[in-house]
Amino acid sequence: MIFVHLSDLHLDQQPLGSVFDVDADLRAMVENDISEALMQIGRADGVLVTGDIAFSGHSAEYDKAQVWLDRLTQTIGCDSERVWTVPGNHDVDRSVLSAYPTIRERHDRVRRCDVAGIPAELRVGLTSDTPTVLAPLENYVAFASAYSCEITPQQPFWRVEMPLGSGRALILCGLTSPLISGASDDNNANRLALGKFQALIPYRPSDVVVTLCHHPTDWLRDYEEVATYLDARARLQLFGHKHDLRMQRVDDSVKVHAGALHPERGPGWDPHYNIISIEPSQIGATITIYPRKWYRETCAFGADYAPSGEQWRRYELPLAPVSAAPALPPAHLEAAGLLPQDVEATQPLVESPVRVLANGLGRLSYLTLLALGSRLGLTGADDRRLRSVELLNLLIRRADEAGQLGVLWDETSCHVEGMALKANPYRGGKDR
Ligand SMILES: [Mn+2]
Repeated sequence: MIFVHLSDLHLDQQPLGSVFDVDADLRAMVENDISEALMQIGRADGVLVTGDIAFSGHSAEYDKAQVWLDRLTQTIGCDSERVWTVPGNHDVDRSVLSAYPTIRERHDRVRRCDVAGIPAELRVGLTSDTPTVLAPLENYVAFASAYSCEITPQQPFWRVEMPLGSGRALILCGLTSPLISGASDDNNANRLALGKFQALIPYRPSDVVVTLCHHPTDWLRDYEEVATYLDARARLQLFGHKHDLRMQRVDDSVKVHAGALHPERGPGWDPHYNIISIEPSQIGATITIYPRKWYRETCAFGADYAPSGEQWRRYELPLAPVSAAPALPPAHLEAAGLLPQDVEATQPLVESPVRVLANGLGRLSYLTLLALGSRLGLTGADDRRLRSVELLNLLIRRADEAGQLGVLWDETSCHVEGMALKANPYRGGKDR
């Protein structure tokens, strides 16, 4: 499978097409470069975004992101919902933090407590506090829901599984690192916290587990527990935030610290993105990273060459053989005390047509969603209090229960151009 990996987009509120949008040319050149590079590499299956989509977490910035990502997915020839995203510190709306001192107090508690107490403090901040620590990320959450990357107080991370070939699966795990992000973040006295519960990624020794996390682990107070799990379980770890491209193999895990697509302008302004190929191999999987960088002389993107002259960095990673019986854990996991029975974390969702439906519904206005719900008899007057993300999920759940996913698909596709071209997967049979 092939993915375009973008990080740190920092989209501002200048509408697309504005003459004052100084990054418009850069984005156009990304589209141009991707088309050329993919002609050699192959057809892309989707886009991975490691955070900082917006600049200040405002909804206008996400509207712009959605329009541009639509254009990008069209350029690479994949469906518009095939985008997987995690939030960064720029996806935090700091005006919400200013308005609610209780959220800032929770941040302080998570920053000061014993490292062992972090999961419990975060749990209270997610499930007991009102508003929760996710409130400053609300605009991001609405954006991410259209790509089935919704995070909730009950599960502030996401996982999805897709077939990779040769009996192996690819498991994408999206981690939320800016749960306590605010004005004073740094990688010293004011580090962030992930919460060990997010790092308990499934033990799947014959599959390729890939994590997406905006902040590198040295920005986390609980980095020791988190990094141990990521190194043991993930074959590929994608990070953003530092704007400085680095790739490194640690045991059987490859860490990519992405360059930024739109870094802040200043000395060392150095836009980057990657194309990543993940393929099954004789011994396990081959991960090939094609870093692409902006050349100031030519005002265009091109390959960021390795010292040895290649346009790529290639890693051959061993995986356990595919078999019906669960494999024994490798010795280094046992030594680290990471046995599979320790993990009762949520299993990844397998990709389904609901993703496409959610992506279509995510493009409708709140009033259109309400009208649709009431016309299909799926919502009542009480549901008018829901946020749009909740309304969207309620529509899908109730349509599923009522065997009306096919009708909901048809109604949604009347409003969404890209969906109208697709066959209704729920038509002519029982709803899946
Ligand atoms: Mn950042």
